[in-house]
Parts: sequence; C-alpha cells; structure tokens
Amino acid sequence: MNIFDIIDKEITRFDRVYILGHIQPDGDCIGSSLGLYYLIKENYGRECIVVNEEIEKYSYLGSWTLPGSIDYSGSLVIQVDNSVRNRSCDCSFMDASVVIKIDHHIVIDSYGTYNEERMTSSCCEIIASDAVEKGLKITQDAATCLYTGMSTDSGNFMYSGVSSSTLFIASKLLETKIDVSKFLSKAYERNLNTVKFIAEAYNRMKVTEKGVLWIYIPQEIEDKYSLSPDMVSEALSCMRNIKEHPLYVLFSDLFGKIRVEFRSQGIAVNEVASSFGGGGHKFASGARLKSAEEIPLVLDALDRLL
Ligand SMILES: [Mn+2]
Repeated sequence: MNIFDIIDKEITRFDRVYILGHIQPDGDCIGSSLGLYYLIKENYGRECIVVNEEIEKYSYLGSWTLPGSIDYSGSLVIQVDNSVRNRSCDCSFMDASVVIKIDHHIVIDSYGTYNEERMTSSCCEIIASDAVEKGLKITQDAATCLYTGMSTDSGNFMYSGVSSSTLFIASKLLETKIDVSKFLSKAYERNLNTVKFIAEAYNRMKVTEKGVLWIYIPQEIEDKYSLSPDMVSEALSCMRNIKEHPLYVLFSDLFGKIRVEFRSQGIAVNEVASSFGGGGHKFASGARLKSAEEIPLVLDALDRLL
C-alpha cells in the first residue's frame, strides 16, 4: 500500500502527529523523518513534530525535537527506518493510538498498526517512491533530505539493494534542481580528529584464523578522540573492500555494553547477528554484547561462515 494512502486516511483523525527515527540516527534516519515532514507540510498543510536524538552532522537538513518528555497517547506516530520497537529514539511511542511503521530492514518486529516494510536500499527510497507514485509536490527541502538518506544508506548507490527503481527515484529528486555536490559534501566530510582516530583503528585491526577482519575500540580510545557512536563506526571504512577479507566486524564500547557492527561482501551475516540478539540487513547487521568476553564467541560464529 502506498504510505500516503495510509497517511491520507489517518492524518485528519489526529491533532498531534509525530515522526520518529531510531537510536543513534544516521543519514537515512534523519533524511526520512525530515523528508516526510516536508512532504506532509507541503501536500497536507500539516505541521508534524519530528523526534530524533541529536546528531550535528545532519543538522543542515532541518531541526527536530529531542525525545524524553513527550506523551504520545491519543496521537498518530509515524516511525521510520526502525526495525524493532526497542531501537526507537523514544520507546514510549507505543502509547500512540495509531503507529505507522515505514522500514527497509529485515522484518522481525511488525510493531505498527500499519507496517510498510520493503527491502529497498534505504527508507528514504520508500518515502520518495510513494511520493512520486502519488504525484505529490516534492520541494527542494524534501528532495535534499530524501537524496541524503538514499545516498548515505547505499554507499552512494554502490551497495547491493540498489535497483533500477532506486536510480529512477533519485533522478526524480534531482528534477527539483537540488545541488547534490554541495549538500553531500557535508554528509561525507570528516574532521582531522576522525582521520587520526581512523589511523589508530587501522593499527588495531586483527584477523581470525579463517580470515574475518575485526577491530575493537574500547572506551579509552573513544575518550581519547571524543568520539560519538557514529564517529566510532567510521572505523568500518578501514576494513571495507579488502579483496581477501569479505567479512568484517567492528566492536566498540557503548554505554557499558559492546556494540557489534557486522559487514560483508556477499556472505549473509544477519543470522549470526540475530543469534546474538541483534538484526539488520543480510550484509550489514548489528548486535549488542553484555561484555568484551563474548567477542571470541562472535568471531567463532563468523569463522564458521567462511
Ligand atoms: Mn536506513
């Protein structure tokens, strides 16, 4: 079903409409929540409230409210780019009267009243594609947000999942005459501190017996470079596209737990991720471990895939 048919049907029934992203927001999370905000504002004349955690990198796309003190009861919530309910930026969203889930991850928790779950390369692609199909007016603000998410979630249209319709939809966004090189340079820029951290991450890279590449970033390194969680993930770039090593994993300390980010070229990693309580995509998944002592267990499970 086109998401705007659902929004058409539900939006007039509620005084308050919230659009929420997931924890540790990325370009697709911010792009899809703000992109949808601009589309609804332009085409339905309604002001939604966007709720997301803070991330400075994408602040050029617009502004939003921080989670924490919102009472969702009696409201409509549109939850974007978030596969499972407890990864929402504000878990109390389940108090809402109606929840519309719009997501592109492997389905493990259809928590919405409506669940639009499609295996596209980004959540922004779902929103942009349905807006194009419905003939909605797409402003430059909306197009900038949606193109940012489509680009950042697909490795700038390089990863598997990019289809002919991905590029068709991207070309529709370009018809609004947005200046892609200008705003994407902000999405992809790094500061010197991050580059110095990446140099250190290269030095910490290890390889298992079967050839799984891995890096562990402990808290003291995060403190040394004052890293936010999204900056820690930059260490994945050290291990990407290494010919002999299609499978790689990044471990990092996060709020007393170990964050695990699995990546691969052509080897499904999502089942290993879900066996450790995580999830995500076939070739890009995540999980959380209770302690660093579980790292060897994850590496053993990955070795068995090779
Ligand atoms: Mn996404």
